[in-house]
Amino acid sequence: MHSFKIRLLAIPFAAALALATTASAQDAFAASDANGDGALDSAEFVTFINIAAKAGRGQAKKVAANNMYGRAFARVDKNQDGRIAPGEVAALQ
Ligand SMILES: [Ca+2]
Ligand SMILES: [Ca+2]
Repeated sequence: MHSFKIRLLAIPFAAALALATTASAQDAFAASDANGDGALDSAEFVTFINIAAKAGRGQAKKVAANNMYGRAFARVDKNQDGRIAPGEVAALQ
């Protein structure tokens, strides 16, 4: 019984792991948008980069390895409104 309960709780984590290896930018975006407002703030953007890096995206790997999240955020946030919209991450490979 206990293990069954733990398994159920583990599903979101397993889904996140699956995302880490197969994520499209859209999937990673949705997974990173913790408050569900359809945009990424700086903290959510860190999650996005980490997912993208684990998925093998070279640019994201570089950002994560060099802890350049802030600089990457500024560069990706083209309209400089402090939020990353879905269209803005399209440039990030
Ligand atoms: Ca958000
Ligand atoms: Ca923006």
